[in-house]
Amino acid sequence: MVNRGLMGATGLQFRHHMIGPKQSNSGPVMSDISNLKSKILQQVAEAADLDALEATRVAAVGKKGEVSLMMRGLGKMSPEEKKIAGPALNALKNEINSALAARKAGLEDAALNERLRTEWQDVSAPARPVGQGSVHPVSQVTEEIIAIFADLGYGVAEGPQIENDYYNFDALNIPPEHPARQEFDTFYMHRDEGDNRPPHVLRTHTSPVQIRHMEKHGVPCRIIAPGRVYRSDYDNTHTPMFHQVEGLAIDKDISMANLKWTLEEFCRAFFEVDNVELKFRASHFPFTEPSAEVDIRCSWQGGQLKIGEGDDWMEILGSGMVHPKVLKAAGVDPEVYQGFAFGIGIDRLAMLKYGIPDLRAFFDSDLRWLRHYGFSSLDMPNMRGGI
Ligand code: 2NL
Repeated sequence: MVNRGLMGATGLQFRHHMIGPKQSNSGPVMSDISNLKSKILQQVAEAADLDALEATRVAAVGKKGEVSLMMRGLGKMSPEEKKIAGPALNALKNEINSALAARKAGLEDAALNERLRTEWQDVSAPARPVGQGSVHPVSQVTEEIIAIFADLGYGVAEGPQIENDYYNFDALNIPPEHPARQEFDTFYMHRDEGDNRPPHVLRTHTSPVQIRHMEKHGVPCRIIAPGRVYRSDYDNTHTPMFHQVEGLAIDKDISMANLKWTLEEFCRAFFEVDNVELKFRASHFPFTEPSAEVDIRCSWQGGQLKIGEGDDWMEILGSGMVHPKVLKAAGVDPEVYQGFAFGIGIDRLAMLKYGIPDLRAFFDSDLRWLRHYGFSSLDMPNMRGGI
């Protein structure tokens, strides 16, 4: 029986296609095929996406799909039935495959169109702004100073910002009871109760860096030591952290004359003027003997500072010949070696060179200030006043 064969092969789900068992010849088979065709073609047409279409394909023409199972039923048919049902099933399979292919192409087109609609890029849109930093005037001036002294044969030395009192004071001929210790407004680090060792300090100058350098590398030497220093002082012209560069030149035949020439060359290069005039004024520091504060000739016209001309003098640094006790503390024989040292405030140099009026704004981290007074990172330290 034709329908038994189909029933056996397709199972209960096919009952609704089955025509009564009394009917004979190919009529029922053809109507089953036709029903199946319209059902599957409708499923193909309604498949919402490629996954649904694939499920429809498997259920229809997959190995165990409805059409395949019907084809398997051919074996149980009479030759006459087979003659009609065989080509009809082949035609059905082909029709379904074409419908699947067409629907697949349609769905893929639709998917691509949807991507093109949602994933477009406006290549003419302006680029998003990239945050651009700037070089702080203190960093810029520090680099300028380093470059100028590099040309004079000086290396750069660095050291700790937290020092012990030996390197910050004793080695610099400032013994414990020396009044200068008070003058430095030192920040002392905390010690535990009962720990009576002298406290560490935030370095009040970069001199300890130079002591450490002489101890470690010996002499002769020519170095500068730029960096942060700390003093407990805060007003219009003082911040508790500021920047200093110290310089040190030690050899067997160094004199005040070398100091004077070196500082003049530095000022010429730094302020970019051909004529600088310095005045050495006798002074006193515990770590130098003799000591001199250095003033530079300048003029103030309409709030505009000009270096190298005019009738005013402005103090810019302190200096002197390194005290023999300081050399001795650093392991250097003062009978053989001598040299000069100087100390300059970097922040004030930056204010003078770049016309920045307020010292305290330097460390406010105000972006508007930083953008206004900052330098491009591509700017080389200015060497136009070259030596
Ligand atoms: C200033 C200017 C100065 C020094 C710093 C120094 C360093 C060593 C030895 C001797 Cl290792 N001196 N530095 C010298 C003179 C002046 O700073 O106005 N200081 C209070």
